[in-house]
Amino acid sequence: MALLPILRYPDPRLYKKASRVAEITEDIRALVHDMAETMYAAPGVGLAATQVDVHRQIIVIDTSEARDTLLVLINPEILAREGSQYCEEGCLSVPGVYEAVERAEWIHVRAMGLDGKLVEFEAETLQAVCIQHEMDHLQGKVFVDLLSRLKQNRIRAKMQKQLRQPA
Ligand code: K1U
Ligand code: ZN
Repeated sequence: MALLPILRYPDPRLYKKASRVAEITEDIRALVHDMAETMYAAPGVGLAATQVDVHRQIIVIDTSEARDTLLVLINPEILAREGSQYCEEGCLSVPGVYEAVERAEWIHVRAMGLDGKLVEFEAETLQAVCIQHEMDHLQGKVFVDLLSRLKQNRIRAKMQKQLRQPA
């Protein structure tokens, strides 16, 4: 098991589109375990493979209070969406920035699990927000891109200042 380095906005690698996973191999299983470890350690409620510079359609999510319900979604698809909600979002690739973003309130999701089987389920509230946020990462989109140009410029300046400061 290993903690993986997380790309920081505005790294251009965050803008790459992820490709589908054809089969669950030992490498994919090891990557998922490392992604889960990295998400829990951060701490975060989700992580997309894009954020650890692996451009495959894989996300891990745990929005449970006890932090004991890991959801692994491979090649996720949203089959239906309804309603809208505004939720303060954060992102491990944009540390220290929280902004409200509009998302669907309810989604019907299909994805492959780590056992290679397809699952379909409905999600709402934080879980729905988190799935939409992570699926955007797989498309090469960061939540900052959904904000006004003014906010994007401010966040970019803040991130560049953080990068200049010694760790
Ligand atoms: O994609 C990511 O970088 C993970 C991100 C997911 C997310 C959070 C909130 C709304 C939408 C998507 C995070 O986990 S940011 C950290 C965070 O919100 C959090 C951390 C610990 C406990 C609870 C929340
Ligand atoms: Zn994110």
